[in-house]
Amino acid sequence: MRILILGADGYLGWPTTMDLAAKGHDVVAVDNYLRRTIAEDTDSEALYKTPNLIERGKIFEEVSGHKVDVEIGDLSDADFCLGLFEKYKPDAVVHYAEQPSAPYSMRGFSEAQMTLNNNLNVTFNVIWGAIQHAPECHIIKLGTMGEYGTPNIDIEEGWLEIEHKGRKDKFLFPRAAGSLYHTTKVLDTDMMWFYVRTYGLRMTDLMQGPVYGLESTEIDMDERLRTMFNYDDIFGTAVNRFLVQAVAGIPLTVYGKGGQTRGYLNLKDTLQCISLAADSPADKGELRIMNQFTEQFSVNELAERVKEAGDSLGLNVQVKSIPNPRKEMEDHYYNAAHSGLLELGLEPNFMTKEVLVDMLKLIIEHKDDISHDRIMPRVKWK
Ligand code: USQ
Repeated sequence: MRILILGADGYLGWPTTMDLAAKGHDVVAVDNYLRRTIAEDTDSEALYKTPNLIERGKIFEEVSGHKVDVEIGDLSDADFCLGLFEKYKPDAVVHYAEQPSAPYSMRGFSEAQMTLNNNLNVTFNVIWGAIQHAPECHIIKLGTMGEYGTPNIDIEEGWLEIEHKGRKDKFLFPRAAGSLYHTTKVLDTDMMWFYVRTYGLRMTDLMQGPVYGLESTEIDMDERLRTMFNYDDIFGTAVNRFLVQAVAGIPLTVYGKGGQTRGYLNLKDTLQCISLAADSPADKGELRIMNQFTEQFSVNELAERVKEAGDSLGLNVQVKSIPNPRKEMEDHYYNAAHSGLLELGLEPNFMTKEVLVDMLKLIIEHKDDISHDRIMPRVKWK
């Protein structure tokens, strides 16, 4: 297939680009370095430097023999985005091209406005690119488990059948996001559903939980192919942050009571999920929604697991609750369905002690590069 990867320079975008190219797809990698720019502006740079997308493409070709076309540009610019669809007429699109940080979206007016404009405009342009130039194209969009929030009922995969006053119908599962970033994904889903049912497009919306990990088959081929790894309060996700804190000798920053429960997955499983979704496209006129995670943990459970792995390496890991900078439930019911991707063939890589120990060993190599100023939360939900 010819596949456009939008947001190909990011934590997930770059490993996905390599994975799909290695599987023999004709891959076009697109990015405007938004994440690198924000990271620089907010002193939230990754643990180690990574080459830019053009350089990465060349290194990957040299190492693996697989060619990746690279396009640098802003997908929220309609001319650029629609032009790509016209030029490449893709069979599939993987859409990661959004401002992905919840804390950044809550930092102030301009950050919120940029997140809203960027995320919705990119999704809108991608939809119109498909309508105008590639109507059969399968759009695979990264949503988030955070769209659902933490309801006091089981979370289904995207849809809910409701019986009301003796009649039944199926609706998008109720959503109640906890940040403006997560809310843009709710709005994306609504917009996608409108265009799917009106224009007969084919789309998959993947509700992904927080991802952890540093490794994939292609990353492991050459140090220069590593993906960017953030541990700061803006871009770092919980597990990656805790592992870096364990190495730096900083008590793990559990926000509030630590009962916040989410569905987590290994970076390797993100790659499997995208590839499985691409191999079995949604039908025309179908918005297929799948919950993309493999295991549920509370923040306290995560901290315990990281402590156990760290202590086995002699790190003497401490855990300390700090005031929660976010507005979220800290003690709640959480039970989310996630069978769709397993049925497509996902074979989970679970968060074993060995997995965490391997990550810690890689992080220890960069211990001296850890900036302690980036650990404590600098953004509060007001
Ligand atoms: N948390 C802590 N301590 C920390 C960092 C986080 O207790 O030092 C807690 C948070 O309060 C939250 C949970 O851990 O309850 C997860 O936080 P996170 O920062 O790992 O994840 P989040 O901000 O929700 O966002 C991340 C990605 C986002 C993706 C989302 C999936 O940045 O792009 O959409 O995970 S989900 O969380 O399921 O919505």
